Amino acid sequence: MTALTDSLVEGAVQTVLEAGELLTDPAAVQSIRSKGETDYVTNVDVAVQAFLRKRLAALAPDVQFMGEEQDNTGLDWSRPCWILDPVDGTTNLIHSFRHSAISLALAEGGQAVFGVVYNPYTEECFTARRGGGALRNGVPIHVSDVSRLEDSLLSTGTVPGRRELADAAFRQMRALYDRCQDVRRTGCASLDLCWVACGRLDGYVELSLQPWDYAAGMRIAAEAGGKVTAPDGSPLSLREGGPLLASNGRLHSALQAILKE
Ligand code: 2AM
Ligand code: CA
Repeated sequence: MTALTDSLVEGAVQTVLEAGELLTDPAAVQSIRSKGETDYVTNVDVAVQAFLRKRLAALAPDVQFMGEEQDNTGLDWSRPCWILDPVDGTTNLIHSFRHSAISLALAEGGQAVFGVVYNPYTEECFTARRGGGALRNGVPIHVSDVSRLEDSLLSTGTVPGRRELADAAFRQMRALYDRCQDVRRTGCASLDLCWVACGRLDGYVELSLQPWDYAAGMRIAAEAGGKVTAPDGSPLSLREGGPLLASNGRLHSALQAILKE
C-alpha cells in the first residue's frame, strides 16, 4: 500500500516551507565543517535535516528516512523512504549567494512518487506527484518547447567535490557551449531540475550527483514533460548517485550525442 496521501503531501510541503526560514536568516551560518575536498556541511544543513526528520516521523512513522547528513546504510528499499537534501547548494549558502533549496522526495518501489523543492529566497515551491503534473506555488508548469540546440540555454556543473573529474567536466561544458546559446552554472542541482521543469532552462548536465540532489527535482521535471536519465539514457537510481542528463525531452538525444563524444 502506498504511503502517499493528500494529507501527507500537504504536511510534508508545509514542513518544508517552515524549514525555509532556517536558510534565509542572514546570520544563519555559524559553523562550517569540511566533509571532503570542497564539500561542506554547515549548522544549517544539520538543523534543517533534524527539524524535517522529526516532523516527518510524526507525520508518517512508518516511512524511512534518507538524508545527506547521516549514514544511510541499512535502508529497506522495498519500503517507502523520504529522500532529503536539507540544503542543496551549501556552497551558495556559505557565500550568501541566495540560491539554495530544500529538496525532499518520497521514494516507493525505486521511484520518487512525490517531490518538493523549495527556494526560500524567492519563495518558489515546486511540487509534483507521479502522474499529477508539476506545480510552482500551486500553478501548473511545463518544460520549454525549444527543439534546436542552438536556441537552448543549458546548465551544467563543475563537480567541486570530485576535482579529478574537473577536466572532463570543463571539456563537456565547452562541448555544450559550442552548440547552444549559452551555459549557466548555478550550484544547486535541484533548482536546475526545476528550472528545466518550468522552461527557464532547456537542459541540465552534471557529472556526479547524489540521489538527494535529484530525487525530488527529477520527479518535478518529468511531470512537467521533461526527461531525466543518466547520460547514456538509462534510468537513474535512488539508492546511489551518478551522472545526470535532464532536458525538455526534445533535446535529449542531441545532448546525449554530445556527451558521448
Ligand atoms: P550540495 O550543495 O547539497 O552539496 C553543485 O555542483 C551541486 O552538486 C549542488 O547541488 C551540490 O549539492 C551537488 N553535489 C553533489 N555532490 C557534491 C560534492 N561532493 N561536492 C559538492 N557538491 C556536490
Ligand atoms: Ca546538501
